[in-house]
Amino acid sequence: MKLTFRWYGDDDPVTLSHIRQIPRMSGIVSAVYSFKPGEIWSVESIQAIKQKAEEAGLAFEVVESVPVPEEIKYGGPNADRLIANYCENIRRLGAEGVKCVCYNFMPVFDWLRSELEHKNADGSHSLAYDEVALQTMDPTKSELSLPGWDESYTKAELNRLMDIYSTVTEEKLWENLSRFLHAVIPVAEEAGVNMAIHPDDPPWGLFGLPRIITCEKHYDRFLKLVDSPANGLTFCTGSLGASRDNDLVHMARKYADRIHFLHLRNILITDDRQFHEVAHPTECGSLDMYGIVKALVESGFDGYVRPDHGRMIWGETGRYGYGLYDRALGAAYIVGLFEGIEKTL
Ligand code: DNO
Repeated sequence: MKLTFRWYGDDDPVTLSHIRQIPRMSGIVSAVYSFKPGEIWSVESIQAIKQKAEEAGLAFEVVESVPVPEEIKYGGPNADRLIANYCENIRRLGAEGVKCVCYNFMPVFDWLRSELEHKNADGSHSLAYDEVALQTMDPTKSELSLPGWDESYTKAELNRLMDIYSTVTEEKLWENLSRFLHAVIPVAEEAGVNMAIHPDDPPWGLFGLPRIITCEKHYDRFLKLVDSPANGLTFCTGSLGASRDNDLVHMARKYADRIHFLHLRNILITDDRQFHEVAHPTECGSLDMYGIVKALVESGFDGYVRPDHGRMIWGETGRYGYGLYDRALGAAYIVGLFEGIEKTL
């Protein structure tokens, strides 16, 4: 496996030299943040990230994310032009040595939580989700505390989008995803890039919006849309694992050859549709981290891995879920898991 770490660019309080000092770290996961979704990233902006990473002794082979513009997802009149721009970004990234692109197909919202500073018994805090609390929130009235996504909206934009999506069914979303993949995957193949769709987080519909990358049945359908290795998955344990119906060890084994990127994090499920994020080890939460990694290693997984969200510990402040300390502890745990499992194969 190739161990990587998400870096949000020059504004990230976590620096490249911090990242470099984490044992066995091989590269960063980043993106160009200065362009809006749908715009073509300049070659210079891609090269600048690569150069900074390489000067710090790190590779830049994974992009998270090239965001898919809403108009592609809801199938607006400019969808084809925007898909063509998306393809051009994939070509440009491939030409600079990027091998894996993570993206998602969630309408309007990326990951969603009801609480950003959930206090844990040990004094740390972390992100939490409670469906009951979420149901009392109305995104169009901007009562929602918006986390640090790659994109954010004004109230007017949000209202417009919610309105448009009121007529987009799950089936329509599948259709639009299929149209997107049929254009992008051949380009990715040629560019030497593996596309890796991120599951919906949490894996169920929210605020009446459809969500489809949620479970085994839908993974099967997704992978068949374009049956190419370049049409692959970001296996995010914390996202998929929020639903008790998802058997992650089974899914890890079943999809290993199409998993290009692994996001490892643990959550503690406290009730139906209620969970909070915990430290990475199996014992700290509800997910069998050991079982998942074992299933992948036994199936020959050799892709990119990153520790996903960490708690805020030791008084650290910063981007929710993306501090240095707990993610670095997570990375060390991941290295140990892989080493232990690989050596006893
Ligand atoms: C959250 C991340 C997601 C992910 C996107 C991929 O922390 O896992 O925001 O980057 O969904 O497009």
